[in-house]
Amino acid sequence: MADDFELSPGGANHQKPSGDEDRMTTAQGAPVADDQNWLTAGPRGPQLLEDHIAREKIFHFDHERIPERVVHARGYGVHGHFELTEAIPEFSSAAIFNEVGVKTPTFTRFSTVAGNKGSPDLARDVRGFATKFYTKQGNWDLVGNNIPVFFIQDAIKFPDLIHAAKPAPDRGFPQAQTAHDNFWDFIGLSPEAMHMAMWIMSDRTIPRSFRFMEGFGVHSFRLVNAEGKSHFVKFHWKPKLGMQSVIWNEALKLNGMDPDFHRRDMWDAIDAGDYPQWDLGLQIFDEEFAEQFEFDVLDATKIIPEEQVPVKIVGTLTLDANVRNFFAETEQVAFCTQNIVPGIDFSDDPLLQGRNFSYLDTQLKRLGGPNFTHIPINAPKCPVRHFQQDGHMAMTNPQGRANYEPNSWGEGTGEDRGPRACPAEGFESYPAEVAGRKRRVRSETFADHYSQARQFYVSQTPVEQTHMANAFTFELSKVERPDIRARMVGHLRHIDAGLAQRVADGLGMAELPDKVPLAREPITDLPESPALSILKNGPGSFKGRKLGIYIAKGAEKAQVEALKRAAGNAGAMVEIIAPHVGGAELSDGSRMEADEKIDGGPSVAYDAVAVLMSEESARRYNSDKPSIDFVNDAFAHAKFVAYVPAVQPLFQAAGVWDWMDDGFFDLGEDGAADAFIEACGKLRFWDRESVKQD
Ligand code: HDE
Repeated sequence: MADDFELSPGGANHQKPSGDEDRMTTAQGAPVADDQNWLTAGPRGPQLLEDHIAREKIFHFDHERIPERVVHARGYGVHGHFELTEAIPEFSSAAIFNEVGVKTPTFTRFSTVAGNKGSPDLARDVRGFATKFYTKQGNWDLVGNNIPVFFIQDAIKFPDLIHAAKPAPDRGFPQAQTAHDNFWDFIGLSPEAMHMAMWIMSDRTIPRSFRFMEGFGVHSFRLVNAEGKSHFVKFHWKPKLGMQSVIWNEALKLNGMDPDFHRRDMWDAIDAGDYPQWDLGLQIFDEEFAEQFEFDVLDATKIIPEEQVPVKIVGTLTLDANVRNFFAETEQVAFCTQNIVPGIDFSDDPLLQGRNFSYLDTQLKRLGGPNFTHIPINAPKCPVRHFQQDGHMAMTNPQGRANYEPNSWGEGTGEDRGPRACPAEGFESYPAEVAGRKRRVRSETFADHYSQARQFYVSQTPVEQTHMANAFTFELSKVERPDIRARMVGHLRHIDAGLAQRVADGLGMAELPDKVPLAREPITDLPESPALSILKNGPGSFKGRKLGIYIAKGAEKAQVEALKRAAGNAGAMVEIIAPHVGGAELSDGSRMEADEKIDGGPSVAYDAVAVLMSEESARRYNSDKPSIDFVNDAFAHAKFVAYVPAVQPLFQAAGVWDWMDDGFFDLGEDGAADAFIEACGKLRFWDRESVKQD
């Protein structure tokens, strides 16, 4: 804030207690003598409304909630900073893109879209990836998703999309899922959604962690340099830890086991000092490229393949601090796509333009007034000076007489004349030519809805393609109306015949439904884009992942320690699971404490598991359902498993002993712990999945 603005002493009543300042007061600052008993007339008499202390407490409590976001209600915010590694003055005059090494503070909020605030983290859904950069030139908000395209091309369709995805208005369910009639009805009637439909049915919508997802600004924006020259740009976030998703069956189980799986994962990683990082990448292109590109760069249902326009890495985002107060920071943060700074500008993408209207409007509703920029999480960290004043909850208020301009206060008058516009460094819109008839019409250049949907599908590995076919089958099986199912398969036939057939078979259709009429013949030979696959872009290391070691009485201490060491060397976390949270007695008689009791630490919570116990224990737990599920699920979810031969009775009960493959590591063998952790860098033993499918 500028020095000229007097900061109110707001928040004084929330100071941390120190010395005798720990005495409780009302919100008005009056000391409280008793916070446990309402004022009554006699010990058993009626309560008195006169009790201003109790009334204030209850009044405040009654107003604790603010409206949740209409979309992206469930989210998790983290502080961090962005550091530029390569200046790009030739493309943008923005300070954030020109000062190498300067750390710009940031706040990032990850979210799901459809579910309400209390919905589970592992819903199959798009993830929001919104970052507020507190730059020297004001706040820049990059309000993106973990998927580079969107469902619709024009913002006017957004309320319908969201209504269709959210619980049906009569019954109020289903919550946080798209596996229902209304959603697939809307999608099936909106051919423009087909590319996005492929992405949401891929493993991108069930990420293992926010830390292992990409992020995208989605729209084409502009970068404008000091000479006023403009280039288009698409923004990308590339996770340093590589990408990783879970399997659908795991997602279902994780939602029951730990609905906070993603937020807990982020909190724990940051708490442990394992700060996640993303590179910021730019796909920069000019009008000439836009002219010759097969699709319209203003159409948010299209990507520009990285193989066609490479992603130029210019800096790194590091998330290094958890919030101190969830409500104050994560809940009150107000992202606005229209928050841009000089050197960045909008394109005419009709979805972006609609968003630029919507976000400001939504903040007014959620935060209750126009002064939401005074809330610390939203306040810029650079000087702010303007003549806006008053309104609900005004916290930073100008002083003096001048609250308008032009004015003739200032020098010699003893009054501050206030701020003035600064043409030299102020924001100027890129002077794009604008012409055309005022009409409600969709551009012809937006008419191809299937070509990139196909390109996405053919760029996936066979394992990923199978997951997609299964996801379509799962979701459409929840659709009650056969005609809605059939329409979707009719769309898939334009995308890939094999996929359409697999889904039709999965749905038990006697014959393939008719193709949906086409607006434009799709291009069927777009080249594969390996960048679109998660499995082709894995981390190749176990860093940042979690190993679960299930121990019971008789486990060999040296083997547990060897595993812990190997995992630690790889930068992975380890949790010990045991039949009791108090831990287990090891073979040398010592005791090892557990982080989780077996039914609170199922194998779905880990990226790889080990099972270590004596044969006697393995016999004891071979009828224990959580122990059996631990082993059986690890196998079914294609995880790498380390074991000792003594676990045979348990593994047999889990039905995996006779099926152990190269994804299993016998810790009795020399160097097995290291070999196991190295293999874990592949994250999953996918051969097991394909074997099962054959
Ligand atoms: Fe949003 N979106 N959106 N959206 N969106 C909101 O703003 C909207 C769209 C995205 O963590 C709302 O503060 C319209 C695309 C994220 O706080 C609201 C349209 C993309 C977040 C809104 C879109 C997004 C939001 C609800 C169609 C990816 C959460 C509360 C044109 C590029 C930000 C709020 C956070 C939130 C409107 C489409 C991403 C209602 C009208 C495309 C990450 O203003």
